[in-house]
Amino acid sequence: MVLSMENTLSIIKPDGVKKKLIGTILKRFEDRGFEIINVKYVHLTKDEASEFYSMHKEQPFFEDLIGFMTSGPCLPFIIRGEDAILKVREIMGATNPEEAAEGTIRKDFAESIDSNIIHGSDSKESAEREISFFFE
Ligand code: 3AN
Repeated sequence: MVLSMENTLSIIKPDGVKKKLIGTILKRFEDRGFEIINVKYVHLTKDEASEFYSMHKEQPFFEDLIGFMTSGPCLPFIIRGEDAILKVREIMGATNPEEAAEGTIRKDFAESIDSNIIHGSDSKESAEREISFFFE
């Protein structure tokens, strides 16, 4: 298989910032050989969070998700490396921490599916859209 160099967007969510996990989480990616090539510290407004998660606006959890993502500052960052989109999601672990594999960020730190510490783009298209959303 040919691996390609990719950029992907991750966010340390407000629960991760509150728990002082910024350093720990960035180090996990750096230790796996990935580069952190841009970082921001932002407190999203409701409009911004709603736009970012617009694909979920019909979901029953949408209002809670927006409330959570605007509950405090978060840390969007761009990760660069081989096969970064898929690899970052493997390092994060499953959306529901109860289903996340041992050694993943969500298994180690997330409390529940709606308070799950970290976001990662799920496709090339999402990565491009989400990087532009925060950094261009
Ligand atoms: P992921 O972040 O793993 O890509 P998505 O994109 O399906 O997951 O969902 C976005 C966010 O919405 C999740 N990180 C989680 O916080 C929340 N979410 C997803 N599914 C549920 C659910 N069934 N109940 C509550 N919150 C959810």
